[in-house]
This record gives sequence, C-alpha cells and structure tokens, in this order.
Amino acid sequence: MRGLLALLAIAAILAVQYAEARALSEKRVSRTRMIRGRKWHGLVPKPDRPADLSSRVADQHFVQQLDHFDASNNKTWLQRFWYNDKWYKPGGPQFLMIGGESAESPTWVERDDFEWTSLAKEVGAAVFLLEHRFYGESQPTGDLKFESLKYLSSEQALADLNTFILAQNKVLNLTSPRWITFGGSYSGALSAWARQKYPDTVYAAVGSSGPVQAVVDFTGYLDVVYNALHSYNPKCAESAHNGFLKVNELGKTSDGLKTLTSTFSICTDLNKADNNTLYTFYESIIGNYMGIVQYSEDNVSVYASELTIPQLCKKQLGANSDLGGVAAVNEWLMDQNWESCLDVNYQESIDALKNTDAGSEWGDYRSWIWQTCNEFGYYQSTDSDLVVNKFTGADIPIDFYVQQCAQIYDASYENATVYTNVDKTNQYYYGQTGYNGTRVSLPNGTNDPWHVLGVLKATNGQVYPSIIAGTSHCADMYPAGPNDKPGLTAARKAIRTHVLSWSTA
Ligand SMILES: *[C@@H]1O[C@H](CO)[C@@H](O)[C@H](O)[C@H]1NC(C)=O
Ligand SMILES: *[C@@H]1O[C@H](CO)[C@@H](O)[C@H](O)[C@H]1NC(C)=O
Ligand SMILES: *[C@@H]1O[C@H](CO)[C@@H](O)[C@H](O)[C@H]1NC(C)=O
Ligand SMILES: *[C@@H]1O[C@H](CO)[C@@H](O)[C@H](O)[C@H]1NC(C)=O
Ligand SMILES: *[C@@H]1O[C@H](CO)[C@@H](O)[C@H](O)[C@H]1NC(C)=O
Ligand SMILES: *[C@@H]1O[C@H](CO)[C@@H](O)[C@H](O)[C@H]1NC(C)=O
Ligand SMILES: CC(=O)N[C@H]1CO[C@H](CO)[C@@H](O)[C@@H]1O
Repeated sequence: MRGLLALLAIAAILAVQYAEARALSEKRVSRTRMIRGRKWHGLVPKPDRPADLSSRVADQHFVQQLDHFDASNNKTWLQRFWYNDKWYKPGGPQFLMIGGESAESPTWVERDDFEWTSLAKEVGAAVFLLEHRFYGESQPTGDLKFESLKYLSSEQALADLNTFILAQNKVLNLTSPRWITFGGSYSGALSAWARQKYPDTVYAAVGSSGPVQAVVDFTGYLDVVYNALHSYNPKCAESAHNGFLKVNELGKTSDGLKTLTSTFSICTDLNKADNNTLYTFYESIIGNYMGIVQYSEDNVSVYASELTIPQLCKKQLGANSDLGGVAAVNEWLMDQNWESCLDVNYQESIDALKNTDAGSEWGDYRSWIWQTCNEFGYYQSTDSDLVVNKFTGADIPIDFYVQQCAQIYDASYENATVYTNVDKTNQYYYGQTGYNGTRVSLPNGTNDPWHVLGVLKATNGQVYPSIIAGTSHCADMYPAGPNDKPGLTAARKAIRTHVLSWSTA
C-alpha cells in the first residue's frame, strides 16, 4: 500500500512536471508558424550540444561603440562574444562566425565537427563568435524602444565587427592577422558584406545561404517551397494544392469557417475573426510547409530526420483527403510544439511585438521584423503566379506584412517607407548581381527558399558560389554524414579548398 502511494506520489509529481514543461513550452512557442521566414530559434537552428562535450567556452564581453557613424556619440555597451584558441597554432588564421538574428550559442566554437571548426582544426585557426547587436544578451540600450532601434542595422553590425577585429589584433598582438568570416542566412549575407565593405580587415569570407538581395515582396520564397515539394513528389505538391483550395473555399462561408476552426484546432472561432486574423491563419498553415522545407534534412536537431520533406509528404498523402492532409501536417507540428490549439489572433501577436522589453519572449522577433521594415523586406507573400495557380492560392497579400511596420513600431511608417528602405539597402550593398567582394565562398541550396536572393552567379573571378542540389538552408554548416547529398559533399569540398588556400597563402 505504501509502495503504491509512493508510486502515485511520484506519478503526480511527474504529471505536474509534465504539465509545467508543457506550459513553459507553450509559452515559448505559442505558434507553429514562421514569422517573416524566421523560426523562434532564429534563421539558423542552434547546433546540438553533445553531453560529453568538455568545459563550456566562457562568455566574454567587448566594449563596443553605440553609434559608429556619429563621432559625437561616445556611448558604449557590452557585446557578447566567445573565443576558443584550442586549435590555434601561431601564425594560423582567425575564423569569426558572425552572429545573426537571435541569441548565439557557444556550441558553434566548441564542437570540432562543424564545417568551419573542422577547418579551423586543420589549419590551426583561432575561432570567434560575435553576437549581433539587439539580439540575445547583446543589448546596446537595454530596451527595444522605437528610439533605441535606430541603432539596429546591418551597417552598424558590420562596423561592430570591424571594430571588434581591430581591437582583437591589438589584444592578441597579431602582427599579420588573417581574418576569415563565416555566417549563415542573414549572417551569411553579413559575412559576404563584411568582406565587401571592410576588405582591409576581413581577408576572406564564407557566407552560407546569404540573401544579399533585399526585396519587399519576396514571391520567390513560396515558389521554392512548392518546387521542393514537387520535385520530391509531384503528388505531394498536388495534394497540398488541393487541400489549400479547399481551405480557401471554406473560408468564404460561415459554415466553412466553422469547419476550418475545428479542422485546424484554432483557439477561437474564425467566424469572429477580422481579415488580419484570417491572413494570420493562412500564414500559420502555409508556415508549416515553409518551416519544414527551409530546414529539411539539415543535420541538426529535429530537422535531420523528423521534420523533413519526406515525413511531411507522408503526412500529406497519408490522410484520407487533401484537406485532411493539410490538417494532418498542422496537427503534427502542433504536437511538435506542444500546442493545444492554434493561436492565430492577429492583434495579440502585434501586441506581443510591441513589447519593448529586451528580455521579452518575442524580443528577437521584434528586432528582426524591425530590420525587415528598415532594410530588407523579405516578406513571403503568396503573390506569384506559380503559388496562386499551383500551391496555396492568393492567400496573403504583401500589404498585410507592410502595414505591420506602422502597427508594431510607429505610425510614421508609410507603405512607401518600406519600399524606399529596401531600395536604399540594395544601393548600399549592390544586390546579388552587383556584389563586388572577392575571396568569398557562397554556397546555396536549391531547396532553400532563401537561395533566390543569394549571389547565384560569380560576379567576379574571386567570387565562388556553389550550387547544392536538393539541400535546404545552411546545410553546409552542420556536420557531414553518410547521407549527405552528392551536391553537399561537393560544396563542402569547394569550401574547404578555398578556405585552405586563404588560410595558408
Ligand atoms: C562623451 O561625450 C560627452 C559630451 O560630448 C563628454 O562630456 C564626455 O566627457 C565624453 N565621455 C568620454 C568618456 O569621452
Ligand atoms: C601582448 O603583448 C603585451 C605586451 O607585450 C603582453 O603584455 C601581452 O601578454 C600579450 N598578449 C598576448 C595574448 O600574447
Ligand atoms: C476583408 O476581406 C474581404 C475579402 O477579401 C473583403 O471583401 C472585405 O472588404 C475585407 N474587409 C475589410 C474590413 O477590409
Ligand atoms: C504599397 O506600395 C506598393 C508598391 O508601390 C503598392 O503595390 C501597394 O499597392 C501599396 N499598398 C498600399 C496599401 O498603398
Ligand atoms: C565595389 O564597388 C564600389 C563602388 O563602385 C567601390 O567603391 C568599392 O571599392 C568596390 N569594392 C571592392 C571590394 O572592390
Ligand atoms: C550528423 O552529424 C553527426 C556528427 O555529429 C554524424 O555522425 C551523422 O552521421 C550526421 N547525420 C547525417 C544524417 O548526416
Ligand atoms: C554558381 C552556382 O552554382 N549557383 C547556383 C546556386 O543555386 C541555384 C539553384 O537554383 C543555381 O541555379 C545556381 O546555378
């Protein structure tokens, strides 16, 4: 009897812990969807940290300038970075991973089997990881207020990088330093731009899946999602298409909305929803497909074998109807994210994004969307013909995204402001066809929706793009494995050849 009571007590404790874990996780990941192509973990999934990895590389802080472009502003802040000299051999190069739009993970400088750390080991490089301003713990003003966010830009981030490197040269007494930058996704673009803007500081660069072209209406994104599904299995793409057509049809009537509410386990009745909430619903269920395709089979966490295109198509085609397939995919991802219902309330997500507390749950989203409003756009609308006719139908207009800049940050944002900002970015960096850095390796995966905005053709004799057939976002950054696609193996080889030549020249 006592034994049974003890067991019951343990079961009760476990149940409470389970509920707590679930509540915590619900709090952290309140929606399955992508926000402007970004997942809650940031564009680049955090690397797995094996339990047997030895001591953690400690956080360090660098006194960084707040504004690099105003000489009268001498305010400073502490930028977080990590440094590992475990593989360093005197005279070896300096490898620097540029942080992107999320808190960074020191695992990047700890494990020796990533593409870049295995190279560091081979050439005796010191490795650094520098967190991006306004993400993670690198908070220049301690808040995300409108007037503070004017210091958040890729230009300032690149100047941070330049300042950091010049200071390290002094601290480490490097007489002939040779800095090679690395990065993936947004930080892949930063890596390419670092070499372009600061060629005297940065010797060479690898930029994986870097969208160096800014665009407001990023219609090419969903084209790639469709093409990736279609090239895996045309039936899968067709079934998703038919499912979405059915969703659109149901969206037109009150009975239909009732059906959608229950079919997709939506928290509140869609019949009471405003148009923006309906768009948010579409964004959520299309986001299910975006999130899988963008990371499918990257050798990291759940993407290596669980959240993959083959598994997605199994769900899509395993249901008893096309609509059922779209719902099964939704159910599957809700389970993954511990969601009890799908929250598509538009105003609530805007309110969450208005929170100016740097430590808030959606703080990194607020920073990232700020950068989309001010520099990059990158909005994944359903405006392309391919997507309208073969995939989701015309569900999400570009204006839905652009209007949010005013709603989240400040009423001074007009529709035209965002378009002007994006034009300025392309003038400043010259875009994907005007890119003029040299000694840069720029891998891109054909299944990665972001590759559309990458440097796809060499713009000069020392720009080395590599095509990786059938891989997703930043696949080359993660450890190699026996199942690597031939194109990935070839790209790894190309990157290696370039980095070796730059490291030892
Ligand atoms: C920063 O600038 C202010 C005003 O320009 C000046 O009074 C102050 O001494 C400066 N501080 C430092 C540390 O240079
Ligand atoms: C750099 O040189 C200075 C002065 O010579 C010395 O104090 C310092 O320890 C050196 N630092 C390193 C990392 O070697
Ligand atoms: C909502 O969308 C429908 C269909 O697209 C449109 O007819 C209606 O005018 C929109 N309502 C508002 C308030 O914008
Ligand atoms: C915003 O500007 C774009 C590009 O000029 C235009 O296509 C779109 O219709 C505008 N939207 C609104 C709401 O004014
Ligand atoms: C790229 O082109 C710009 C504008 O023509 C020029 O100022 C800059 O020096 C060039 N950069 C490199 C690395 O060639
Ligand atoms: C993923 O990386 C590990 C090394 O961490 C490797 O052993 C494994 O084979 C890789 N898996 C795949 C599917 O590539
Ligand atoms: C130069 C190069 O290989 N670029 C490739 C990048 O990926 C796209 C995939 O669509 C290819 O078309 C490019 O040729």
